[in-house]
Amino acid sequence: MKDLFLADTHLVDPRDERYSRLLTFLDENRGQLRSLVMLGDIFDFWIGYRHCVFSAYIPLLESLRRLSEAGTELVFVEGNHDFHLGPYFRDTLGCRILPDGGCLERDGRKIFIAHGDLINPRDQGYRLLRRFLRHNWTRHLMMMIPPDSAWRIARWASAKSARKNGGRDRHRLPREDLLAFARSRFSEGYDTVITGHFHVPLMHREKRHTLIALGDWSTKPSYAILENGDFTLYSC
Ligand SMILES: [Mn+2]
Repeated sequence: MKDLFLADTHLVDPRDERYSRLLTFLDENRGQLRSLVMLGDIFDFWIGYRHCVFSAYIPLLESLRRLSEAGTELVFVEGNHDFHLGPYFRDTLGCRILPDGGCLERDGRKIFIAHGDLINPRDQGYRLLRRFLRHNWTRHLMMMIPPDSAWRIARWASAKSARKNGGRDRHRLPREDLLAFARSRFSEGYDTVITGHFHVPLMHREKRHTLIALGDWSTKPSYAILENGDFTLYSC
């Protein structure tokens, strides 16, 4: 049995090739996964209403339900695009939700999983915004926005940010910050650290410790597998 680690698929539209590629990949692995660990930004936009989900995500949610029925444990670390995962993930899918990341124990390994948006301790502005967006009061306010309007606002914001970047590849791996973050977890007794968020795959081993940054799911789908006590990072 394997554990599969995925991040930053940024799904929006089931007609996109990367969306259908992910569904095919998950279906091919059904019955072989001990757990599926989603490390955030799986959805380009998600907020968890109590009684409805965005229709664009139904194909993935159904795929997750089939995995869960086949015995796969679902784990979700919230990203900066998908948080307040809500009742659907918790109750319907039986998913273990780690809003800020945390500990996963597998095959005698102590693994720290995180989305990766909190690795820079100097980024106080982002931390403040993050705390505000995740506050319970903010969640209650968000739930008052009709889902169709929330979806339209999110699509508008996403298009605006894509225009601002002018189609340039803005993904960069802050290697030193990431290493410092990982070493600090290693000193707490973790032997592996896995993050997403940077869209650039990296595997770094030092002594008996392993750091993995997952890539994304755009041109080269990236994921990590833990099997027989060892990690492999794929980017193909
Ligand atoms: Mn992110």
